Amino acid sequence: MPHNHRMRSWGERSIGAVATVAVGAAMALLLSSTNPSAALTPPGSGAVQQAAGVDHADIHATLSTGFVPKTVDLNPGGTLTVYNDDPVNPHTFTSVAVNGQGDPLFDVEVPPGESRDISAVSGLGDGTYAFFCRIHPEMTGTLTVGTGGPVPTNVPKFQQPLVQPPRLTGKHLRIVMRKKKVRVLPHGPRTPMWTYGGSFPGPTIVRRTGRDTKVTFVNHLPRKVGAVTVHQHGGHQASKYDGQPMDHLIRHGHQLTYDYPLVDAGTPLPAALRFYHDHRMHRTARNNWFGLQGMFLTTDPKDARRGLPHGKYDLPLMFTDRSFTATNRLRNPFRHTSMPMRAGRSMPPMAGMPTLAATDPMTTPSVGTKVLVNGRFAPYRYVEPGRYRLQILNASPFSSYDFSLSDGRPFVQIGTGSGLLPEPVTRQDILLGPAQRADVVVDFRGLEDTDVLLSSIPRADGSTTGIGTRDAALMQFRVRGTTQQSAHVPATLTRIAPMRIPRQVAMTWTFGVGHDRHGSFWAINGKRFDPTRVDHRVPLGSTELWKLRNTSDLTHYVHLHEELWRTVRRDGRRPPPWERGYEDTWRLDPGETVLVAARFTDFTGDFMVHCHMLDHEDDSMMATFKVVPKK
Ligand SMILES: [Cu+2]
Repeated sequence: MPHNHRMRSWGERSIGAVATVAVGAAMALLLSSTNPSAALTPPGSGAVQQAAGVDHADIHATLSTGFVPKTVDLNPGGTLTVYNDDPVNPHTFTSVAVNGQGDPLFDVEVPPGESRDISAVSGLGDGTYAFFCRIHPEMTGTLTVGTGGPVPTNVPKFQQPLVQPPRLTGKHLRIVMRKKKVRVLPHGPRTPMWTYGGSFPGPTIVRRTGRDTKVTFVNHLPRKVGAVTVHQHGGHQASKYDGQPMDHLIRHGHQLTYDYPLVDAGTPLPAALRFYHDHRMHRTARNNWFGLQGMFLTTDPKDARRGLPHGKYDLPLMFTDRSFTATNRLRNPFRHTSMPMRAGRSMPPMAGMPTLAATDPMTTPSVGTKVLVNGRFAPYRYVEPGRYRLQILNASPFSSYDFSLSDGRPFVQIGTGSGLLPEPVTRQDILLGPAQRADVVVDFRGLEDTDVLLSSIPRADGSTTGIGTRDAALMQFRVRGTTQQSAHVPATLTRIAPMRIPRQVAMTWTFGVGHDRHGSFWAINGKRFDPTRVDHRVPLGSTELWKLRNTSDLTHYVHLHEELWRTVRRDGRRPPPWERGYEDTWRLDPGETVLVAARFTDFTGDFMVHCHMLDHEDDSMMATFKVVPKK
């Protein structure tokens, strides 16, 4: 247990105290930019730390400066205190290295404006320990204990096989939502979760694309969950079947049948891995965290004829992170959250604050210590030395990952989460934020009797302002035996139909921070989500060009419902090869602008625009566009 005697209570926050800390942070930033050695000096301590360790060190953390200092040398048995100097952002102090259970060697959350002693540090042996913030993984540093030495492993033990959720293939399906204890961790009790159909993830809906599919969802969840709503992410369906956050809800004991035609303007939707999940206003993060997520796989028999790996060589993989108690229950990051309206707790904007971060809204990011694959922690999968199609889904509420294979083996990306790309793209790593998917082929030939890791690596695209990704091994492929397989990746995969794209931007959606008399909040075009307000009207049958831009100091992953969107420009340039297919979710790093276009087909009514970092969405970073009958 961390003792809190050093903790500064901010229970009665005065503007003066906030301003003092903010100025301190700004000075630290200034010092570190003009005098490199100053950055190594913990504020308040006398000397620059060199090879010789100290018995006690302080580390200060803010989003704008990261950890200061970034390197600390501590004597064995020494103590460490982490101060969070941000007024609204929580941070964690977490080791990259994990123990045999896959738990970080230390992992302490430090609320805004508070400090925590990192008691586990005192028990560490000589070594070099990388640390990071789970919520903002771009914040990193290194702790050297004693004489330093070998870096402890970030690889957990792979103790349970990868499983696939049950598959449902009929044209009219019934999924009962209920509480169930499910196996997530390899040992100890099963984990109580809110499930679709008694499994986590829920059953994978597998349908040939173009075939109408009806799914009856029944709400037998505990009464306290309240009314729920189901969104098929990336789907094209009538407004009332789109999982409206405030309407067409499924109350406790009730059911609703959703109709998914899997057709767009008479043509089957491109086959892809999409997913279904809860979309309830202000409760989306909570409801997803506790289990309301499942995969929705549409298939196209042409993929096998193209030569792509299929059947047992096609593996849908859903990644999502959670934290657990000692008895394998899910931790509850929402317990301090008063719902449904909570943005009023945010700090009001303050004049003269040096950074935007100081006015970022206060939310409760749901970020876990453990990344699960198809609902299991650290699974392994035996594979033949052949080619496998991995359809990767990041279903995390908040976290992004930069996927990478051990030994530098590349992915051949063949699709997005909305269909095949025109041509395959060879990539060393693939960055996916919440709700993004990638369809890849991995070639295990020549790797007989070796084990290949699929990991998340620290974000490798050189971004200095975007949200980072953690350094963690996620699953293991054990290449064994021989194969009779003859799959390959053709040089041309599909044709994206040409579209006449309007020159004029019909709508600009700006993702940033809004302010009102209650405080600051995550906003689109400066406004909170309001279910009674329509933000943009589009005539059915028209094609529109939209601009998405991020004016905040955090990355957002922006999701547009309903249509087959294509990326027209990213920051004024042609999008990279992996963004030349259809998309429904885009990364927008601070300052970025993406142009997208779609034709609005088949359905009139209300549809959503929102950030898919669920804590931001719940904080009100959501808006409505309405498709209206053509004149
Ligand atoms: Cu966001």
